[in-house]
Amino acid sequence: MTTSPLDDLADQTQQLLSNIAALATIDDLRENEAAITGRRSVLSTLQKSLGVLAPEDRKDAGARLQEARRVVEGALEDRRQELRALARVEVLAHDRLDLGDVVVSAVQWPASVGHPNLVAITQRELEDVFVAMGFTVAEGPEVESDWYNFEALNIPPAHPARGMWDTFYVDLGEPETVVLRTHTSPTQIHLMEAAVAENALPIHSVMPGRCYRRDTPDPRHLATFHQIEGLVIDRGIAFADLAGVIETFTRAYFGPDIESRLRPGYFPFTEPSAEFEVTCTICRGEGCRTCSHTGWIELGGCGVVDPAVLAAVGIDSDEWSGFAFGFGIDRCAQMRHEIADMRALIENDVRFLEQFS
Ligand code: FA5
Repeated sequence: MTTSPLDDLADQTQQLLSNIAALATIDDLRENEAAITGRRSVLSTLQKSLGVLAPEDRKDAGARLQEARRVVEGALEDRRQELRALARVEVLAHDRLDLGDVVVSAVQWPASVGHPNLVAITQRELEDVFVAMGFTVAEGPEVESDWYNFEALNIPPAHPARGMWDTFYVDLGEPETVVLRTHTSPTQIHLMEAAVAENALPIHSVMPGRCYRRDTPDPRHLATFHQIEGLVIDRGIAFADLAGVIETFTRAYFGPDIESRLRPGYFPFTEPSAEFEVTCTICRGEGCRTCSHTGWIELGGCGVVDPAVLAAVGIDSDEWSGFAFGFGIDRCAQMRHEIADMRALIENDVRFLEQFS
């Protein structure tokens, strides 16, 4: 009986399959792969030995060997997938976070819940004070045309008073024609225009909102801050009405212990004009860094509406007159809560902010 190199093929294949099954890790498999199916493997050696067979037997032997290789390579591939999956499971088990504590703390009570910033709280309190005095609340846009922010307020181009407001311009339309509003006073203009259009005078309104100036932040200034504008347009309004409203506001918001005063001031849109100041609550009037050692803090500007402004929106100043004011909301919060440096309001230090929930 003639012998063939493939006489032991079935056993050899079985042995290779056992070897493959015994591979324990993906690294194991990589190390042994060449020995199982590579150029020096049993299967490759058998392939080379087929040359000794008679040509009529070679074809059949070649087919058997190819089938054995297909089975072995298939088993190797299956094992590779199994070992990869095992390796992934191990990595996941290693990296697994034990969320037990986290879940427990998430349901602990009281949960830590955020709250509005002190400035938002102050805005609401100020609105409440004025609503109780009979004012309605209105809002206007933060991006304004030059006309609303300046011209309609009696501040024509190149007027020296423009220097009072260091302005951010928006890159829109003609240069320097669209601005981030520097104060809430342009909302007065919107309100008066609407009242004229709807024949809805008189006006008793406050208008809170965000303002922007190219001011360098310091203990009393931010580049983005908030004002609350007030406007009364009615028949027979005089400066004494303004003084009475400011006095009532000061008592209601700060209480009886705080002193306030009106000092002559200048605004192109009011005549006469005044600055409204309160005793510095940080030093109780002694003088400190916050009040630049004056003992007083300016909260806002105010005055009797200039007839030129009424004319710009088509209100007859023979029949109607009015007063206006604009207070800094951040300044009010600062003085009421005795905050030495306004920048603390925007620094997002939770330990500071948490005090004002
Ligand atoms: C004005 O803005 C006028 N529009 C106020 C006004 C309205 C006058 C109506 C007459 C009639 P002034 O620039 O002084 O005025 O600003 C008013 C208040 O806004 C200041 O007193 C201050 O409380 C606040 N304020 C102004 N600039 C800043 C700033 N950079 N940061 C924080 N608060 C500011």
